[in-house]
Amino acid sequence: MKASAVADANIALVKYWGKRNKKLMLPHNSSISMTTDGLSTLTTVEFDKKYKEDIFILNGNKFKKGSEEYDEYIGVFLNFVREFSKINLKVKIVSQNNFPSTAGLASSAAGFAALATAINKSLNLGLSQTELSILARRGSGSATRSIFGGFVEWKKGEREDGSDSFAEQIVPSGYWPEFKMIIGITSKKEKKIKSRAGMAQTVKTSPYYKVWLESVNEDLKKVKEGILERNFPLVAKTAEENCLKMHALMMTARPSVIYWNKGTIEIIHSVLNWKGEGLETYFTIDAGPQVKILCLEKDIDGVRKRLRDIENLKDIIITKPGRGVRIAEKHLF
Ligand code: 2P0
Repeated sequence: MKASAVADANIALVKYWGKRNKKLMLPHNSSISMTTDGLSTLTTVEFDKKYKEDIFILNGNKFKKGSEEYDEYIGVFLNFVREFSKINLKVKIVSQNNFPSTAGLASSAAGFAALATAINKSLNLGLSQTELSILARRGSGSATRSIFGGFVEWKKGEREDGSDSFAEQIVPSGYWPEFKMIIGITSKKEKKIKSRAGMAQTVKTSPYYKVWLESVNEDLKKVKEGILERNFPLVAKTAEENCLKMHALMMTARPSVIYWNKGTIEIIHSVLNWKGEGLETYFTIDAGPQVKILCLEKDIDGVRKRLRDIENLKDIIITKPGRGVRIAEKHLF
């Protein structure tokens, strides 16, 4: 049966950066994110004997077996799906993002959450939300969190088989709608170092990785508590500090992993200056050059006004806590 699903990207407030098991996609530490509202991927899948080979089309581009993008991402995932579902049919997958792919905007998170959900419907697997979160994780770690809306925690789990490594909702999207994220796009180019390679290099070579793991539990505790209490400075300040720690790890990897460009640095300095001008603003940055400015509804206009003075800014996207993955009636083919 043909089935479609929509998922939204999520942005981590406490970051996932490193795997303890690459095959099962198990992280070294737990993480917390906000699922965005409107940074969406729509994916349609159809398993059918009429397909002689798997077809994967993302944003109008066909990816072929043998390419790195196909083999290491979709190919591995589909192998797992066939092994797990015992269904040996070939599949056609068409996926469309409404935001720039692979530039640090978590496109793989939305992509694999939507794909896992569409596959579940298409093959009638009957998976629960938790099982979907585990399945999405096998495609991309951060996808485990996009199954749920609002604020979400991915529990790293302890078991070797990964059966306890999945996401749980902390609070739904309606709990804190005043929490805003203004994404400052500083480049629309594809990044040179994929997250997967960057994190493996970091775990292997950064002298500070152990220190990161020792300090991350405290960040998780503060951010979770802050979300439950709607304590904006506690959540946003901890998120900013956590992001800078993660980038310090990347920068001290060998060779170093640096995702920032001049626009990234310009926005960081601006956000830090705005705090002195009475705006309650913080930032977080992922595996790319975009800066996500965190603020409350009350400061949105002030931030927008000041962003006009940023020289190296290409575009902005304003988002807030959004919904979890859902089945779509519209098919892409
Ligand atoms: C996060 N990022 O927690 C962190 C922060 C980027 C920086 O998860 O190898 O695409 O597919 O599991 O999930 C990006 O890494 O990597 C990521 P894989 P993923 O959002």
